[in-house]
Amino acid sequence: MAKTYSNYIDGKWVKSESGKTFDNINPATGEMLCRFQASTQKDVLKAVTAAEKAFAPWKNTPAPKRGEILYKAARIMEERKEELAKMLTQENGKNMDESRGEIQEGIDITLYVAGEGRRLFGETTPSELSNKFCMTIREPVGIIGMITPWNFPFAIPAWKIPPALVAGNCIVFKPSSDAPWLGARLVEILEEAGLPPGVLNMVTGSGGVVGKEIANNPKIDGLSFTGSTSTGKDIYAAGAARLAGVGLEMGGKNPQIVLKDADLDLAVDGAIWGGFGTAGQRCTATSRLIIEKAVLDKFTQKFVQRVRNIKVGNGLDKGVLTGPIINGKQKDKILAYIKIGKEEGAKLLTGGNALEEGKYGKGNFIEPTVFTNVKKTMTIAQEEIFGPVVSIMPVSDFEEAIEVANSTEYGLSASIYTNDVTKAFRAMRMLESGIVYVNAPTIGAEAHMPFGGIKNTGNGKREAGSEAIKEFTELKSIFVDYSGGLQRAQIDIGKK
Ligand code: UN1
Repeated sequence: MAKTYSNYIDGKWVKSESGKTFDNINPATGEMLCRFQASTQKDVLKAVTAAEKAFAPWKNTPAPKRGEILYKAARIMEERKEELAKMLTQENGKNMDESRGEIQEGIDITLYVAGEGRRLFGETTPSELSNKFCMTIREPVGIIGMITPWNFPFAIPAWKIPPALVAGNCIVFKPSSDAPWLGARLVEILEEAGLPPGVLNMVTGSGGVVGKEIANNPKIDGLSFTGSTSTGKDIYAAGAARLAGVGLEMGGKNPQIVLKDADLDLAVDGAIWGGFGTAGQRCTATSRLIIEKAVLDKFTQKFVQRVRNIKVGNGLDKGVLTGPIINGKQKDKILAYIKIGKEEGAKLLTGGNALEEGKYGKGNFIEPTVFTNVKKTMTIAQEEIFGPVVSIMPVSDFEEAIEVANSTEYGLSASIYTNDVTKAFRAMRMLESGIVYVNAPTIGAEAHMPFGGIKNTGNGKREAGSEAIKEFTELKSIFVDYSGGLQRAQIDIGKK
């Protein structure tokens, strides 16, 4: 029988007071995998109370000790990598290679920030006064509310939870209702690794009820969200009302530029992986291929031929690149974009249909789809589709390529394929995005590098890498005067 997961509050697995649950569905087969609590506002309040109670002892736990729990959690993840990857493919649909990669991404960030337990560096500086000492220390923000999406149900919670924990925060976590399983497994692992009760709490349920309470609860001191730009703006506004710090990772419309001198086979490999891996359901997915006209025909021919041979199906099956779309609503949304693309005059080169026959019947599948002659003002060149749909946009030269690449409201990831070192370096500076790849696809960020975007993709924050800790800490500036007398800053300078 399918398992029913409870909420995790104050170190206990407890049912929602609603008495209701919702199903976690495999998007490739329609099969019900397990059930989760359809929680209420009251459940969130209980989680907040637990977090409040746990905060002082956790904050006062030496940071290296907090880090040790994370090292242990990473070891458990390693032991369970294959089992977790399979569950991930079942609940999200991505293929097994990608699922293994995603679990590895969770392990990488956990190991990376576990080491912060012995760093969490501050600064020391000379004072302008004699016999006075200045330093900064990092302190936890308090209680952090985290709301995460379904497309990376393990790695994105792992980008947020371990860094917040090592810094001494307590957490109220809501995983996506479309893929809550791996989030719950992450919580179990952290519990097993020795996290004290109340430090991490998980409440599952809808964005409208659970997410809304997390965003608005005055006792939640910081918010961290990954998802759509429209929801992100609401969360930002909710946080602003009480001056809570908010970290947002939102949409993308990521371009891959291919210049005429590029290695075209390499560029095609990158475009296939960036555009159709995870069925295009990454915020970093390649959705625009900006191709210099001199190589347009050659590139297009090679690319379309490869796209036609992409194996679509259940991510558990060997050789599948493109898995299912997460749910029926997303599938309809993607199909609507394909229709708009045709209506606005883009030329459909391959794909464009839902796959519904035979083995595809019970899941949500769409053919890998390629449009060409896409103009920068078209809807499919502007809005995030979040599906296996890629637009080819021909350009005359490097300057136009950059201009087209920058012509959307988003700025997450951008890539350029060229062997011209001058143009590569110019592009690194000119591309309006938080992440730039040279001769590599727009997907595949690494845990020890800051991740995030500009324009409508983000709000100036970065996750992972050297920035991972910043979102979850406050700096405290400390002055110690050991002169034995009153020394007035800016005034008694130079006196003994
Ligand atoms: C996302 O799509 O929300 O760089 C995150 C990448 C992955 C993370 C993507 N490491 O594609």
